[in-house]
Amino acid sequence: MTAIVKPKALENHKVRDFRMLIDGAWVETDGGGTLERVAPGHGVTVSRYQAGTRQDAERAIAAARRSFDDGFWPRMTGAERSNILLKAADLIAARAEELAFLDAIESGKPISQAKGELGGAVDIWRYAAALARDLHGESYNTLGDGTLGVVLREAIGVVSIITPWNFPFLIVSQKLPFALAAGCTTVVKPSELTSGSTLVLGEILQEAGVPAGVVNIITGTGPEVGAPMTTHPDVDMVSFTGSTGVGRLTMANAAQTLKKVSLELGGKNPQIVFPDANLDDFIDAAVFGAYFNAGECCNAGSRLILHRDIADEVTGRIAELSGKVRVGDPLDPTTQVGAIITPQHLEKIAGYVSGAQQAGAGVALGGEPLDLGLGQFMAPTILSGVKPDMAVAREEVFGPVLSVLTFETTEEAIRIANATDYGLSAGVWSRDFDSCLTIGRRVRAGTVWMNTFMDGASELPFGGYRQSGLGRELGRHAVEDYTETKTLNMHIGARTN
Ligand code: TXE
Repeated sequence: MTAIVKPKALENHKVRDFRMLIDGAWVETDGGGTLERVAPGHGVTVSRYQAGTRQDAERAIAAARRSFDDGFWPRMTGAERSNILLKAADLIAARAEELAFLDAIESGKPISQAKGELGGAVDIWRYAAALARDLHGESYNTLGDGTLGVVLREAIGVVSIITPWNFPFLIVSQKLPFALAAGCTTVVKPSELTSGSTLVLGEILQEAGVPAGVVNIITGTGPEVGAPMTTHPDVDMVSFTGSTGVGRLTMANAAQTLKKVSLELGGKNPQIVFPDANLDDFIDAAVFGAYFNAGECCNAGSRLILHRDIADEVTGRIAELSGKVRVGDPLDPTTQVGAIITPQHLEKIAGYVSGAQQAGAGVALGGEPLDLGLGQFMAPTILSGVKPDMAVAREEVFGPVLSVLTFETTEEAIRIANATDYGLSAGVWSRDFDSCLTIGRRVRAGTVWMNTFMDGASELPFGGYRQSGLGRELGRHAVEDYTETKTLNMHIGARTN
């Protein structure tokens, strides 16, 4: 093994050795292996997780199945489950520094941003707690004198939750509290690159009073432990966030036993800008939208579609502001853009940039990896003269790379905006009500921001059209996603037919 010289920011950090949570016990894998996580922003090992196996996944699924079938958790009152979720929210808030630190070192995101995500996650846990008391169906007394119809919402059963590396704590928080609020039991698999904060969440949920077997957390690679979570007949639903390719595979796997799936996948999100927009506001939002989380964000505003009359001026101003963005050590509180998740991913991002140049795009800023003497980093990059058919305009780069396209008519802007396989989110900037609403209605995306970008709230549904996914997270219907509908058709008095 190579000798490890710790950067100053990590001097007091001891490599954390994590176990897995199965049926209320912290266990090692029965396969015996471990996975080392090298911090992308520091180049040293910071965490060690169990390299789980298919057998571990089966043990975890069996525990979730037993704890669902014994009925204790699904039959608790909504108020009881709500109180446990509220306690969990308080404990997450109390350990927010530790959780944010883990997310920052394991994913390379800036610490200030990681802390912000923890604040958002606490709010989501509280929101889900409120919904746990408000899960209800319908009743019909209009079916004739002898009939009463009652429609119930019942927990769907065992849910597999599979999450990616870009927002480790936030994404598990968009799924798990809603599944628990509905009365489901779960097997959770965080990304093998960023499992730490999800495992700490397991400790928190135990302390909050979640019974053994209701939340099981296993670690390991997708093909080894993730795949059985999508095929096993004892699993009733799979909730997945990650790449569109693995999303497709998950749906095909789940189809073998007709499990319900919820998929949050990629995005190639356009921002359409009209000449009458408040350009100062837009330029700030464009820079934030492109480089937030180093562009490793399904919601990244990676395509600007600028009206031809303002394209040169706006591109110049965005390049100027982008040049001032502070890229560096994720643990420095002033850092705005952190590290890239792995060296392989950095290569992929750089490949998109050189491919775009070969296809005729210009580089208005950046374009190269940055050598900061730490881990792996990419310079904020702006590509001009991008055409709608170039790979960089259609595919998810998942890095700090902004593509600039232009339009003349509103119809053309809409056509370009819809010219990808994705449909997660979009933005429109104009002071004209008609322009905003026309774009808002005609762009095929799950969220359309008007004169803002990337704002979110626990109350607002989030998810994509087309190959950006299936189903919606957050919002008041999020709990219902984890339920089945049951009809009770009741007869009153003597049957006449
Ligand atoms: O995603 P994967 P990766 C996109 C983004 C990125 C690309 C690859 O473009 O560059 O995906 O990222 C688990 N059965 N997004 O490789 O592989 C895996 O272990 C079951 C968009 O990290 O999809 C992890 O827990 N599970 C996205 C999770 O799936 C499997 C966020 C996601 O990993 C599996 C992340 C299998 N066969 C990446 N293979 C977004 N929407 O924000 C892997 N996994």
